[in-house]
Amino acid sequence: NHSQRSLFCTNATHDEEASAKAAAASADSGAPTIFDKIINKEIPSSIVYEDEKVLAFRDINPQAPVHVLVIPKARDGLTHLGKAEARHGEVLGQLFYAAKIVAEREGILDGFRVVINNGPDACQSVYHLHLHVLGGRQMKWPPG
Ligand code: TR5
Repeated sequence: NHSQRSLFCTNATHDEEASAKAAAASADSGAPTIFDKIINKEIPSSIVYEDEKVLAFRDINPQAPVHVLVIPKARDGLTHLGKAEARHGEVLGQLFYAAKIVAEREGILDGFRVVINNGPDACQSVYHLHLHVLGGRQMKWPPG
């Protein structure tokens, strides 16, 4: 399954693939991710939107003219959507509303896509829940 995945999750560099595999192996370990450093501003990022609960910043490896990640500042067990519980309802709503604000600020309200990759079979590489907001070009369907 791992070798198949490295064929399918293609837009990753070798380094990213290696770290994705390591991340997948410890997906639910609760280990900190690179996003903690972005939240704490230990690593610079291009912030598009921020409030008390949510941070939105540009993806370092954009797959569209607009590619922004929307994350909860407190992961609170949400390594991926598959870990969601009823108590996460409020922050999940805040993430989706922030995605709309991002789309508005980026001028892509006429057509944008929100993607959540969940788990190894969906090519998730960072185990801190994040919404991808993609737009600025004609999107295709199915996404693959
Ligand atoms: O593959 P999934 O769905 O888990 O998405 C993770 C996303 O995080 C990918 O689209 C990466 O390009 C993105 N990413 C990874 C890093 C990073 C980032 N976006 C902004 N800044 C980043 N830094 C500083 N470091 C990363 N490793």
